[in-house]
Amino acid sequence: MKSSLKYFVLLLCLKFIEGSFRCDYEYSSKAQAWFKSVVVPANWFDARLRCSQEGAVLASPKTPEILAEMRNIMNRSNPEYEIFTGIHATVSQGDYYTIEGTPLSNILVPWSKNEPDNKDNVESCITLNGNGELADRPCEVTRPYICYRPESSQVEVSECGTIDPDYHLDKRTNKCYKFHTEPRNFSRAFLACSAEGGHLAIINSDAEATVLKEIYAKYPDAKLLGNFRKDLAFIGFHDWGERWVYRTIHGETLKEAGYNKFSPGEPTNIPEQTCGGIYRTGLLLDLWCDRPAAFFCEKSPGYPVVCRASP
Ligand SMILES: [Ca+2]
Ligand SMILES: [Ca+2]
Repeated sequence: MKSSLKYFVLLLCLKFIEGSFRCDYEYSSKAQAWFKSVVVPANWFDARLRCSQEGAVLASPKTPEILAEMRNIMNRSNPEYEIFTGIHATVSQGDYYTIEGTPLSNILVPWSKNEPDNKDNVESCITLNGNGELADRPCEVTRPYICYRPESSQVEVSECGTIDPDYHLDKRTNKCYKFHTEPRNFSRAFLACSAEGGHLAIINSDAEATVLKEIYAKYPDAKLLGNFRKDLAFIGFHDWGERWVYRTIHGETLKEAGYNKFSPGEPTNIPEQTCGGIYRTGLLLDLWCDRPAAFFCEKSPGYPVVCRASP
């Protein structure tokens, strides 16, 4: 009995030590979770989305330990701040839940003075202030926020330096790629790649164009669900607001970047088509920034750096 208990404890420790996540998050052993403070204020919807794209959720003070860590972080950056929590009623007004589904009634955090008041009947998102008090606020205002990820030793960091299993390393370019089958507009696609630690793919050689073409071929039209063009996808170039001149999202001309092979008839330079894409053929086109399309992300295997949970 004793030895099996020892074994169990050892196993627990091993599992505990094994946990890892990106180093822009900090591990709290008390809360058994990873936290990241985002100081640039965002509206609630963008805050939720960014945390989600990073593999985390918008933090809510679900437990005293999580609340303590959130207050720690706030007091370190600026105690005057009020931050968005993940507690919201954006689906059905007045029905408040955390992102993970914990009802507000289970959250034992006091309200700030005169709150909640649902002022003008437009307040459906909950903030936390430096004193550890809640308030309801319009979701459209902007606040800093904290992303949260509970510790889990189930996930493994891949050779791409991420817990995201959809990134695959290609030896020809020594870069990792992910094809997003859920369509987004150019701006949201940019955000998704960025939050994953990468960027919209930039083609630097004929070989890299071939790599993307081959990945694309693994996703026939039938695998791309929804009503959108299946024969083209966003990659990382656009006109930066200057007509006829296309540059990568890292500021180079396509020629400087190493690949500028447009499909015959492209770019069409239709006024609204100012964002860059790739056809299944591997050739380039210009397309509508605001119309959702599938897209390619690219990331370096070593970024962002992955850290282990330290007890
Ligand atoms: Ca209020
Ligand atoms: Ca590249």
